[in-house]
Amino acid sequence: MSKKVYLGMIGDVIHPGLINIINEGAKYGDLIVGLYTDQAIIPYKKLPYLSYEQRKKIIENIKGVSEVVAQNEWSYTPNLQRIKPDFMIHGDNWKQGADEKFRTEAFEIMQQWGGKIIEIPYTKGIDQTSMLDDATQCIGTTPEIRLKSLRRLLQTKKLLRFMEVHSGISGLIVENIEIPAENNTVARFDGMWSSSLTDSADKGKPDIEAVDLTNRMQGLTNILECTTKPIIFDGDTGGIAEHFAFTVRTLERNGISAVIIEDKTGLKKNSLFGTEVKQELATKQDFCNKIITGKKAQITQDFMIIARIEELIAGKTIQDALEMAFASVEAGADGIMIHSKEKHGNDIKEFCQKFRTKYSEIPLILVPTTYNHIREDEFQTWGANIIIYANHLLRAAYPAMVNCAKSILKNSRSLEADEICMPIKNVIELIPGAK
Ligand code: SPV
Ligand code: MG
Repeated sequence: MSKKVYLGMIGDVIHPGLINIINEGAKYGDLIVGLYTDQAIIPYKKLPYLSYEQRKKIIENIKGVSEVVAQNEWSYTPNLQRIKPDFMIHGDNWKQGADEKFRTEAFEIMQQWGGKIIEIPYTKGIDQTSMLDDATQCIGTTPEIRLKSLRRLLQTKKLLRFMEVHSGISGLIVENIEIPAENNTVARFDGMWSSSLTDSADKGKPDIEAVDLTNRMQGLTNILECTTKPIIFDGDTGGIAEHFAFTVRTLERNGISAVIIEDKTGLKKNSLFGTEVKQELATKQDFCNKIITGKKAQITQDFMIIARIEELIAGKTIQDALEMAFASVEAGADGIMIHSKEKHGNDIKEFCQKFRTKYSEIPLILVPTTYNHIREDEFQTWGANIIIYANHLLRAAYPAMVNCAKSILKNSRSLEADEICMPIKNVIELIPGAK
């Protein structure tokens, strides 16, 4: 019987180093590729450019590969224990850094049945991570890939973290910022929220649907051009149903993954005014009709229409909110966003728990602007799927700009403002390709 050889890989960008390791591995026996699923990858790296199925199709057609199996975790242990290969092959780059722990683990496991690990010198200049990132940056993305990525992420991760964007530069921050997190994982934002509040404020307008779709799309185009992550569009009330159908098509055509429309009517005012202003709720019938019209208008299977329930904002009960949410789901809504301006978050918790007794799978979206003492892992226990930080980048930028402007007025020069400004050298080099 021929020997079994195990090789784990992401297989998103195929490069000579990968072919080299496949060729080497195949010399020892039947090469089984453990292909990382999206779920295995996402705690450590960005979602691959290609889906698991697409990557599988490519890898199983490479000469020397006998079989492709799913590797559902970053650790090799479950697959090694199941397959008990005679050999495992890996580039020697795992001797340092975050992967070192997985290397030690693999050596211990393979020893249990006398399996051997072959480490081959990693092909210089071809580091999978940087290759992948560079390639994604220069390929960018396509509207189709970006649109689908929200559903892919929802299937992959228990809780997604979205951040507000209002310009190309804020988009770049959400696209690229990441920090080391526990267990060698990486914390990053999963996608972007195109907020009506910050989009309007950025244009010097109130958040009353005065900035029309054409104008908002112009801003979004700048963001689409320099990012790849999924975008959820704040569609306000969605306007009248007949117009909403066109909005859906425009967003879909541009690769936006989802639109959220709220169950309000008349002159829309920002929800965080609560009952200080008139918050007129739509009837169930009108709101559901808008959802149905939107769902009929969309071309792809993947675009999502999410119903935003404003009953708590308008001073109604949790029961009222639940009834509207249930009706929206029955009308075809792909998700529910529940909003509140209470600081304690108890109303949201109760809503989520009650909603989950009826619908266990429909994505639940929260916007914890006021109940911001609660952490993401607690929201997850309530059954939430997406957390939106709805306005924070603009709110962070505004006081910084005001302080700078005041400092220049006070000192009749800009020397003192330098302290709170990014060095000029950094700003001219901030955007790749500036030189
Ligand atoms: C927005 O960001 O525009 C929102 C969320 O709709 S909120 O401002 O809380 O209403
Ligand atoms: Mg809004």
